[in-house]
Amino acid sequence: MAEQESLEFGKADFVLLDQVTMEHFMENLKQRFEMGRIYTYIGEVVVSVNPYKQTQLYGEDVIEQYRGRELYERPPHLYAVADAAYKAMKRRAKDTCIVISGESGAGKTEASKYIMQYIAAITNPSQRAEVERVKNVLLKSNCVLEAFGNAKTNRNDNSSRFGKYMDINFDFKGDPTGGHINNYLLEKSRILKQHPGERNFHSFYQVSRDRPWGNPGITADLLASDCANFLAVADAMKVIGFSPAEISSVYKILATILHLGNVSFLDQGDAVEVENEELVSHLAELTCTQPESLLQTLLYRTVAAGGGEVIEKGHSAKEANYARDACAKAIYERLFCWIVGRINSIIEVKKYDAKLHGKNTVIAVLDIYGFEIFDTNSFEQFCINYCNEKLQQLFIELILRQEQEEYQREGIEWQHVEYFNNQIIVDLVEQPHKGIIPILDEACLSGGRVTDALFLESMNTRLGKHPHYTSRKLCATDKSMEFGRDFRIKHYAGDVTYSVEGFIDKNKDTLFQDFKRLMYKSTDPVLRDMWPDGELSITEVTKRPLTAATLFKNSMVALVENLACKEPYYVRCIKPNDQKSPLLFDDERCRHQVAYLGLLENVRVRRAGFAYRQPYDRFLLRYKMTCEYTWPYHLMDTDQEATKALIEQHEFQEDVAYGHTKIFIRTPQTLFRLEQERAQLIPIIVLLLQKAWRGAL
Ligand code: AD9
Ligand code: MG
Repeated sequence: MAEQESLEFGKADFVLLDQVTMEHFMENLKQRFEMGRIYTYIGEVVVSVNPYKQTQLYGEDVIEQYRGRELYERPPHLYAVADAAYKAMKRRAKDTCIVISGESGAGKTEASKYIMQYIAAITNPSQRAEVERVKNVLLKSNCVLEAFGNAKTNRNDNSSRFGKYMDINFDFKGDPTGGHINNYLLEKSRILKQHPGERNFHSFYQVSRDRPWGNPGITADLLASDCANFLAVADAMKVIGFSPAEISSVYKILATILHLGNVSFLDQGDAVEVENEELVSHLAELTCTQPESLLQTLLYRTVAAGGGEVIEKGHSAKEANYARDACAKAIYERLFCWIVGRINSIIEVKKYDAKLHGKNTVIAVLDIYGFEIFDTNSFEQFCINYCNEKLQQLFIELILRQEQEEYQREGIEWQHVEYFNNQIIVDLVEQPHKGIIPILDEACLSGGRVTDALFLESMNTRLGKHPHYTSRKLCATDKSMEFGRDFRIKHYAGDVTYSVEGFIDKNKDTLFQDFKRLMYKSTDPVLRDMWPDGELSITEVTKRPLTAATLFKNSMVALVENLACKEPYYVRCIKPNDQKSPLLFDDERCRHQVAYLGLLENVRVRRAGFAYRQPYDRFLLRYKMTCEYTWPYHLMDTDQEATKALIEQHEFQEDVAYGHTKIFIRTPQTLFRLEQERAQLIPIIVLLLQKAWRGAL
């Protein structure tokens, strides 16, 4: 347990609360927040409250205080958890992951950056150039990805609009040798439209004072940092290793998207024309394509007419608008993926390096968009909130369920802790044939006839009785839901009403093959690189692509599987208020988050629980030299009896329990003392062995 600070700071570990009730928990959380103690443990889990102000918590001197220390030796901090993950990786060659969760604006992205800074600061003492390069790229990648993937929302001025999972690879010395970033579903609809008070992605404001698509009032809302950030992002791209030509392409692609927004179509009765044709030649210049081809692509699409034949079909003005929008969204999304891919190619661990340095171990850091509720919630919020359900499920699985099951299996006396299992909501969304995503996919497969309203009907019929699903039609008394357009999910973190409008379109995510072919033919290597599927002609495109929701679901399933096989460390972030104020601790809002994050249950499981456990044989192998009955070997019937003798000689019996196959130790201090004793004895034993060896000779 954490080093005890003065009492006025409250308890540094919630496990030490006099009573585990919501009142006691909240009192401690608030007291610590008000004293500037934003971090508190639940065992090895860090609970963090966003301070909404600059603090002195992250200086080099602070890093030094945490380097190599045990978790409970210093006041709670992200650095302690980063160090624990690092030690597990280095000492025990374990792959670890640090999962940062909490709702939008709670401080996840900031936490992930501090963790990375810590890891960068404590590694590579010998200043190897290649390691320094990798560290630099990892750190600088944040700046670039935030510029292109973050935006101001009504919840957070710097809200992540994509999910990010980053692997950092380490060699046997414990130095970072490479990394890999996975990005999840970027909220690309933001390109076209933002809620009042929100902004487009930061990147647009950094390159242009032109008004990006969407909000008319957006120019007035330039952030003071936009200009400075432009320089920082350009510099970061350079440092990472983007060539000047690549950087120039990136900016040209951004300009393309801005200008595409100004292309409008005129309906001339029998044909559709582009209103502002001079824009087309400018766009052709920016995209390095032929103006005639570009114009053709804006106005027509190629359709397979059977028998290998193809025909050109003219768009209606509405279709042309739709196609242009889809194109702009796709270009941005693919640009973002290209940037991530390029960074990955620069820091990937080369195969021959991996062979040279033997096993490489990984620390993964997960920073994903937090649970969010807006006035209007759409397909994107549905995906984001589903993602948070999946992560909550993983937390339950790793921290609450497995723990309790192990006590049961090992026959340890144990008071079962009840908790809300959100599996039922995960199933509501993803269960094959029955869940919302399969119903949505079905609707999308039935061709052009199915509308959002029919999709809603279908859900109402099939999910009407589900305890976590309601819709206005089914619940006629609830005035807050607009008739026939909304459905509501009772999420673990709160009720969210989703508008079905746009679900089908966004899920189908149609982009005409003609656009892909056009981009593929661009002579700009970056743009061309982004459209490998543009090589196919319309007659070759036979397979129906997976829908957006299914792709996202698959990526979430893979993510959770990947995290589940690593040793997990958790940071649970709490947003103290909705005003971004450093002074306000909104009791109601915080209490709600503590409840849905399952923190109280976490304390209960942890408190009754045992921090360390080891099979008897492994335990004895490590500590047998600390006891006369077990050194050099024991004569008892079982390893369990021998372990008991060892523990009793040290008088640790109050702190342990004996399972069928493992010893369970409650507090880290016990293990620490055994470790210390072992460390003192080892040199003596080595000396004795050397003597004996010489004697034998
Ligand atoms: V979202 O789900 O991506 O919308 P996050 O990532 O949880 O959200 P973020 O880390 O972006 O939230 O934090 C929001 C803002 O709170 C930051 O821009 C900072 O202004 C502020 N913040 C968060 N953590 C800290 C901190 N440790 N110290 C100071 C902080 N300010
Ligand atoms: Mg974030």
